Order: sequence, then C-alpha cells, then structure tokens
Amino acid sequence: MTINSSLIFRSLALITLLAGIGLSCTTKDSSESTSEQTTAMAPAPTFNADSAYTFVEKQVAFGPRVPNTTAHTQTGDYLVETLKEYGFTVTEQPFVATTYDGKKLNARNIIGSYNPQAGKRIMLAAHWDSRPFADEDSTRKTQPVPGANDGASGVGVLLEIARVIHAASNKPDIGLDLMFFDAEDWGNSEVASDEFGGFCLGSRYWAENRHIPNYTAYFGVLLDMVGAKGATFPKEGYSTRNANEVVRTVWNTASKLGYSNYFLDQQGPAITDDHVPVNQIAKFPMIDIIHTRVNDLSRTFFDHWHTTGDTMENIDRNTLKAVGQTLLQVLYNEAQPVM
Ligand code: AHN
Ligand code: ZN
Repeated sequence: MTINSSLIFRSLALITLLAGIGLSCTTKDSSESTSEQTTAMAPAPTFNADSAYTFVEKQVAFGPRVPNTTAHTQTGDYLVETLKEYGFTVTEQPFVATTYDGKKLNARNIIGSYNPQAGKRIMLAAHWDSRPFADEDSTRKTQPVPGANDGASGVGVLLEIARVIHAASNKPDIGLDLMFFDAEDWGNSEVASDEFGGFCLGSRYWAENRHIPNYTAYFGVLLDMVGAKGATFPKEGYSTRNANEVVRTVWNTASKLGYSNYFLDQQGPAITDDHVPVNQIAKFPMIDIIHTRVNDLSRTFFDHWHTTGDTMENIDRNTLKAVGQTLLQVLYNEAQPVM
C-alpha cells in the first residue's frame, strides 16, 4: 500500500497543533492519520462501462462456458486472442481436472501479463467457466447456467482493464497479471467431500503448479459476480482474515470515487472461492470482491445465482463501472507512490 508520508506528517502536525492549543481532538480530526484519509489518488484512465458490458455480452453469446464443450473452447480462444490484441503476454496452462462426480475436464487457466519483467506485480482474477447445472433453478435444474454475472461479469471487467491500459497514454509502471481461472463452478458443497466442495479446481491447480515457479504478487483481487444491478459488496470473510490491508485499500479507494453504495463498510460472510487456494497455497494476499446479500439471511448470493436466469438482462453497466474504475485507481495508485 502506498503511504503518503507528507499527508501523514501534516495530519500529525495538525493533531499536535490542536492538542497544543487545548482544542479537543474530535474523532474526525484523529481519523486523518488513518489510511482511509491518506490514500493518494494518482491520475487514472477512465473505465468504459459500455465496453465492459460488450465484453460480458460476447462471452455469453458463445453459450454456457461449460468445460468439455465447444463454447468453452471458443471462449478460451477468444480470451487469449483479446489479451494478445491488447499487447499482453499470454500464458495458457492446460490441465485435466477431476470433478467431485468423477468427470475429467479439459480445462485451462489463462494468464495475461502486462510488464512481465516488473518485480512489483498485482494479480486481478476471475473465473471464466460457467456452471454445468442450474441447481438453484426452480424447474430447469439440469440445464447449464448462462453465467452472465457468475463468471462473465468479472472477466468482462478484466478485459476492459486490459483495453484501457493498452489505449492509455499514461502507462502504469507496475506488473499486472490478469488471471482467468477455469473450472471454478463444477462444485456441490452438499455432495463433494473435499474442503472446497468440488469448487475452485482451476485455482487449486494453479496454486499448486504456478505458471512461473514460485510466482508471487504484491497482492491480488478476485472478482466474482460483479455485474448485477444494485450489487452489494460487503467485506468477504476470508479477505478480511487473510488480506485486510488490501480490503482497506480497495474499499477506501471505492469510497473516494463515490462507490460506497456498492462497497459496503460492513462485514460479509466467508465464501469458499478462488482466492482461498491463492492465500493458502500460493501464500500471497488475495481478496474477493463478491456480491453477497445484506439484510437477507435466507439466501447468500444474487437473485439469479445458479439459475437459468443469470442472463444479460440482469447485468448493469453502473456496477461494472464501480468495480472497474476502483480497480484501475488501485492499480495506478500502487504504480505511482506519492512521496
Ligand atoms: C460456495 O457456494 C461455497 N461457493 C461459491 C463459489 C462460487 C460459485 N462462486 C461462483 N459460483
Ligand atoms: Zn457459481
């Protein structure tokens, strides 16, 4: 996290001054020395929500990205091609995953790297596969999930970040890895016996077999279900437990940009997701920006989660914008520390 030392110095000086002349230090004044008040805002390019929306639409148009289908292969090829078009160095990591129900999946993690030689790196991640069965649907439980929000939304935000950096005149002087995990969503918490409930096959494979030996990042951010209208992102439990400084940085940045209606300053549930193997096995801090419901204990996720209704109709450009602009700002802040 960047530290604006001059602001800290001035805040400390102000507090000292106020204390010296006998004024009471209010909570507002004392909070100036905490990091939410001192996050420096570097100039960052504009995240285009229409373009991000189009990237989501494009994936959904291939059909459900269920491993071992043509739509899955075509979408993977499209991700590789698009990242190359934006000048990113692409690594494909093919693997065979075994599902909880004994199926063998031909899967691949895809990594797009910007500034591949840079030492300080940030990883932004999302899963690109979609769920083979809509088991939360009231009727069509064996149909695949279209995955507009659950899968394509996070990938769309990452592709737009690649496009923006490619087009920008001010390039961030930092390494960036866009990680597209495969085979996240072939799980069943009730049936699978492993600790991940059969989920997160791609991220578990990658954490055990990194595309660059001993790869590490300064920190990572996972996106999951970041496209629904009125999405709420309370602070996910494993994120605050394992990477709370990153949570604070991201939520503070969102707040400064006016997105506190999405990035809620409250604790949410802990969700088993692709950031868990990264924290546990690859051992660098990764948080999860994930839409979980607030004020409704009966269901954890968004309305159409794991149903055939997870379609483009429910994708809202404003939500993509809040997430994408926040991430671009976080990236540029890290690239240009203010002394
Ligand atoms: C659990 O339901 C335990 N994890 C959800 C991970 C997930 C599925 N993210 C998207 N789809
Ligand atoms: Zn899912």
